Amino acid sequence: MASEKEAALAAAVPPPDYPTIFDKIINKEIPSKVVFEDEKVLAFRDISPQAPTHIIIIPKVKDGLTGLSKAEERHTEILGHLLYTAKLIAKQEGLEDGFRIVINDGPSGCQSVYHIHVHLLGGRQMNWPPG
Ligand code: IU
Repeated sequence: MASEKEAALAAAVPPPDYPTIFDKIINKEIPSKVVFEDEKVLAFRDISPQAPTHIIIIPKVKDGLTGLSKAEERHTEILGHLLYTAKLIAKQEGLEDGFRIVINDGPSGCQSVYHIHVHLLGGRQMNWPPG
């Protein structure tokens, strides 16, 4: 299996409404371990966890938001909702000592799935600088 970096570099940046694997997860066409869901967002355990807790939080409607670099004024509400959801899930997961939020953007940011998503990582000591 290709590394995350190799996958990110190999992935062509798709057009804004191009479906991704996350559409299939939203539509329950492929299974995922859902930890939180409301009318706007879905959160599920990462298939390749990089920490004891590694959760992906996505908007159910992409609305052109393939990545953070494509954000427009109309996206501010969903962006805030994604972050607030991360905080709720961190509490739900018992990450009282802290956690990390990551949003990869574009090939240099190691993004591999072009449907904006927030990584919530926790359950171990994080390092700085990140890789
Ligand atoms: P990235 O920021 O685009 O690199 O993150 C995509 C994440 O989606 C990555 O951590 C993958 O392990 C994760 N993922 C997943 O949880 N389930 C999948 O079916 C696929 C990717 I494809």
